[in-house]
Amino acid sequence: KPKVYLATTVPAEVEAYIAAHCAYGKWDQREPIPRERLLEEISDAEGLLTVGGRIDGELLELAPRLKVVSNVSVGYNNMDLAAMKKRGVMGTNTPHVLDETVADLAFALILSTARRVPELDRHVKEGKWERTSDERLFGVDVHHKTLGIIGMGRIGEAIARRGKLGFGMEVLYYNRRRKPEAEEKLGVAYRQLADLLRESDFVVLMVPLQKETTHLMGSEQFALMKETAIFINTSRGKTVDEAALIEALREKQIWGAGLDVFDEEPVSPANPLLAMPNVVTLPHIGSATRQTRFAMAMAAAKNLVAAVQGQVPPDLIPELRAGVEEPQ
Ligand code: 8YV
Repeated sequence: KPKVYLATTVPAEVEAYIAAHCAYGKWDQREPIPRERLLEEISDAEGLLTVGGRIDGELLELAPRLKVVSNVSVGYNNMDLAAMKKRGVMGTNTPHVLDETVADLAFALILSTARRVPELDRHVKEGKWERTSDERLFGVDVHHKTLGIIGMGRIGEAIARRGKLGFGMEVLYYNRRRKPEAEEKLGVAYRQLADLLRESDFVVLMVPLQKETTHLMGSEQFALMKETAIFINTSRGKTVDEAALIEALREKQIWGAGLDVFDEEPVSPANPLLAMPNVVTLPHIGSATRQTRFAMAMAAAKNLVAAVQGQVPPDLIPELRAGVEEPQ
């Protein structure tokens, strides 16, 4: 059996699936595996299953037999794809299985930021609730407002459906490539980024982290937003210039923010965002439901097994398929 290494814990049924096809080593602690330990453990592995571990030239040099790195995530910014391609190492991710769960979380952030749910929950629990008709408890409406989605991928489309069908919102989108099929199917309208930022009441950032999207939202972009607008980030922290976001909130250039991701994770308790009542913060839980994480782990396991057996996983996305040798 081909030897693989599991750098994260997986459900028992997923481990059993892997065991049926591969010999394997595993890191079975809850905290992430220390890098030096990983570099030792993977020296003879043909496959590596990971949740966002950094895959670079150093690691690849120390794993000469590696054929595949299988992410338990849809994001693959942890992978140096050029270095992997040079060594014939395939990268795989887990698209589709988490789209609806992450879109649900994006709306959890939209609603909880707009109606101040965490802040007012604390207000009640701290015994500060005096009367109901108190404008100090007011939030902002979500229904029938304008939702601007930056990144109209699979998750962006799921968010658009929720806005259109669930809340009667006008939905705008910006995407590197215009998507007439999404406009036709979902009734969303394309805008250049600056226009989307000017027109939207809610701006949701849902792009993959790449060179072109690093700090996609910065001072210039936040300054274009309405002062009554809310910014939501369910992508990666580094798609935002976090200092610019803090400044925009301090200067009241925007009304609030809902964040599931941060420049550094776990986020530092000293981060000024955590002290702002109009900022809702979550610990990168976009896909964090038992059902979805099981589906992700099983999808990653199937990708791992297929690749070490010399096959290309059927749902490998185009961005990761580029340059992958199809079996003869
Ligand atoms: C993480 C995610 O994988 O799928 C992604 O790209 O960001 C999440 O599902 C998960 O939160 C572990 O970090």
